Amino acid sequence: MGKYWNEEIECMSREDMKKLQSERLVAQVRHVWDNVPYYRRLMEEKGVTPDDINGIEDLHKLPFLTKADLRDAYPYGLLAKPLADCVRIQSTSGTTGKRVVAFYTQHDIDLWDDCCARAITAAGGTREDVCQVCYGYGLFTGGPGLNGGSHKVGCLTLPMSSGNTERQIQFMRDLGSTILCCTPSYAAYIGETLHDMGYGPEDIKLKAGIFGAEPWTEEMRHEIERLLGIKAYDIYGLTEISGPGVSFECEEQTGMHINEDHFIAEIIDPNTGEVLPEGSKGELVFTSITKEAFPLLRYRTRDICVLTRKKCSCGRTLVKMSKPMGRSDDMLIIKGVNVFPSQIESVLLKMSKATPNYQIIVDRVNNTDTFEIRVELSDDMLSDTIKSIEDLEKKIAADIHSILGIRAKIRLVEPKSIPRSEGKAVRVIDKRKLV
Ligand code: DLL
Repeated sequence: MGKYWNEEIECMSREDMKKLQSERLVAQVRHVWDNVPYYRRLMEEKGVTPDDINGIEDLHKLPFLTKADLRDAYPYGLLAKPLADCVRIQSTSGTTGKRVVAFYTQHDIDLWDDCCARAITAAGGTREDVCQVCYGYGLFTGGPGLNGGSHKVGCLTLPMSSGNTERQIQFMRDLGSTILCCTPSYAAYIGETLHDMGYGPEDIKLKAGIFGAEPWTEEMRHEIERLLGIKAYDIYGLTEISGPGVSFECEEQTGMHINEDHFIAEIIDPNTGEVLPEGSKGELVFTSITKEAFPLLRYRTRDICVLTRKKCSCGRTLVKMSKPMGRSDDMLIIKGVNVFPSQIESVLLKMSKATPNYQIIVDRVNNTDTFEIRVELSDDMLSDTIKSIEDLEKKIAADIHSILGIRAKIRLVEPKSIPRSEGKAVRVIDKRKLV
């Protein structure tokens, strides 16, 4: 196998790609119109019908979809195929109440696996490799996505999931893993543990890592590369659009190639919705043109980035996106889990003795996220015993854990000690320097 998983697509001329995207877009709009009343209504409200969409130049006429639409339409409202044709669901991490649920037919799983196979091949993977997948398995797309890609490439796949780091290292050594797939923070942790166990890069066979699902810096890349003696590749994706493999990095390591035969990317101004020219920084919007069960048109990712078509030395012509530089909403990614401050607020509002005055403090210590929530006590709580204050702390911690699936350190603080703001409350202090 060569350097590409699918050379014809990955190195296709601009003109041919536009043609392919246009054909697929026209068919996809018709499929959605015919099968998804929710989106049809959005189109009607905008005065657009499938007859108005004759190619990618007409994409801007279509309405946007947002996470709020997905929650409104939960669970089946955006499904475009009979449930009997679906074989899988996946879901986003850490959202409360109505989670975002994405559906897949077997065809959708195949194309997703294919995208991940392209990423693994771009990182130098072949059927000779041993690929250790330590993304979480389950509703999260990380494990299943890279697992599928690894199978497709023909690597010997180790479906480890995350956790039990010493055992990860033992398997890595015993089975000679050559490719590691996990979040960048877990990769750094594995690297540190390797050293703590008295080993170094010379004691393992790893050559490459495929890391994503959360923001990470160039400094962190160098640190992971040093600790594990590998080349570290970025990978991007989101549950709504399929999962990991929407875009992937090549050996040039200057951005991620978007799998444009499946996903059309646009950059918009997050405030006005206006489409911005190439090279502008703005919100990334995706239209999935090949998915059957859950085909989202003009889905606003809230990720801020830049697209470029500058020639890439790897030979791929697929457009490249920069690392996400932030979000146009207030979502945080802590320990790989998507966290909205409103989820924390809703926990606090349920407790009579805590006030909804809080601050979230996130930092990164030894490459691991720390997550602290400071909550103001109500005045009448001040006269309570230490024991009842501790009980409240525990109750908040347990509720946060049950909603988000990760633990936060809760610190109850005196009334009025969290600074008030005259404008928007400063709810989040993110000390991690991720961009
Ligand atoms: O994180 C899918 C994934 C799994 C990607 C494994 C890569 C590897 P969600 O849980 O739905 O899906 O979260 C999607 O995570 O909108 C970005 O804000 C962020 N994100 C994903 N990849 C990257 C990355 C998976 N490489 C949200 N760099 C997205 C920065 C990333 N942020």
